[in-house]
Amino acid sequence: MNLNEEFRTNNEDYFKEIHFFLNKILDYKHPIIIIPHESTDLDAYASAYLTKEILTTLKKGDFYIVMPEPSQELSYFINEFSLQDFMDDFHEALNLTNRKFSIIIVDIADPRRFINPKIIEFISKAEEIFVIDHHASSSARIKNSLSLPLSSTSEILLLIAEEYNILESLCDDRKLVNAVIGGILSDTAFLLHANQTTFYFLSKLTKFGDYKRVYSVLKGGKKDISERIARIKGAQRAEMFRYDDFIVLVTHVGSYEASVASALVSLGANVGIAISKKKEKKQVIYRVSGRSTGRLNLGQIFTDLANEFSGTGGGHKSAAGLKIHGDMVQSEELLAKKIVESIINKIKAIT
Ligand SMILES: [Mn+2]
Repeated sequence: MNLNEEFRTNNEDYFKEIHFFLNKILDYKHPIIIIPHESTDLDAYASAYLTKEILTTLKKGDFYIVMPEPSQELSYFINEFSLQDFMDDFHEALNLTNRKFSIIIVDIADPRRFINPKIIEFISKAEEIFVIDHHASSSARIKNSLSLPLSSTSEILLLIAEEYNILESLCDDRKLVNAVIGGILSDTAFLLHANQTTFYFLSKLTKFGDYKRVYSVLKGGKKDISERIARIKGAQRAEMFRYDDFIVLVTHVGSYEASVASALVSLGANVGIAISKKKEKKQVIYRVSGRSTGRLNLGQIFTDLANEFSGTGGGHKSAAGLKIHGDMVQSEELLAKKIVESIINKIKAIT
């Protein structure tokens, strides 16, 4: 069996579901609005774009993408690759509200999760709502839903294109291909969560798109010069503390604390701490950002420190923030020392 045949056999059940789902859409006679989730990310954008191109290829009709606010990363990506923002689609879709139409939401399982009033209005007026999504959802399944456990929604649409034999022709659109590669890379955390399906499609897509450029734009192109300098200075000034194989790096910077803390972790620290002394309303405050590889709960440590210094703080296991008034500590050095102590004490207690 060659790769293509093997792939078909492995995905036979999915192809059945795809036919069942798509037939309902292909039979539908009125316009269709395609809506990705709010603060739209790359996978959602690429999925909406693919949905529109697939439907345009397979049937006659009007299809419009209505994109809510894009995420920062997506805005940057759209700019870099001169992709469409689908504003024309949005304006044309506004004329539909007095006519019959249906909606496909992509990369989101539940239409009740939208909060944008315009989109809520579209949803309330739609004849049917269809769902294409890859998230495992505990909420009641929508009846018109194509929900497959792939690593990205883009891959579900690529499966559709593959099944209907239109993948090659879709790949003539280089912008679409780049968006899809970007969607896959970001949803798989740069292929960490990739599987056979992911690689099967990437091997086809990379023939038509700019894989390397997409990768590097997503990986770090979006940082401007001042952020890059902050990260480099942060690393130069960092002080190292070590307990066994556990390393804490602490530094101080003028801004970009979060980015600097992440940079310290990517250098090899288990915990990266960046402190920035700032003036807010004529008062000195310390902003602290922490990142960890997850062996201890940084959010909890920062919550405790916030309580101790009457500040505010908290976060997750691997990312946390802290804000403390200048009057509450004698110096930045003492604050740094206090934070490192809390972290080392915690790691001693759990190892
Ligand atoms: Mn997704």
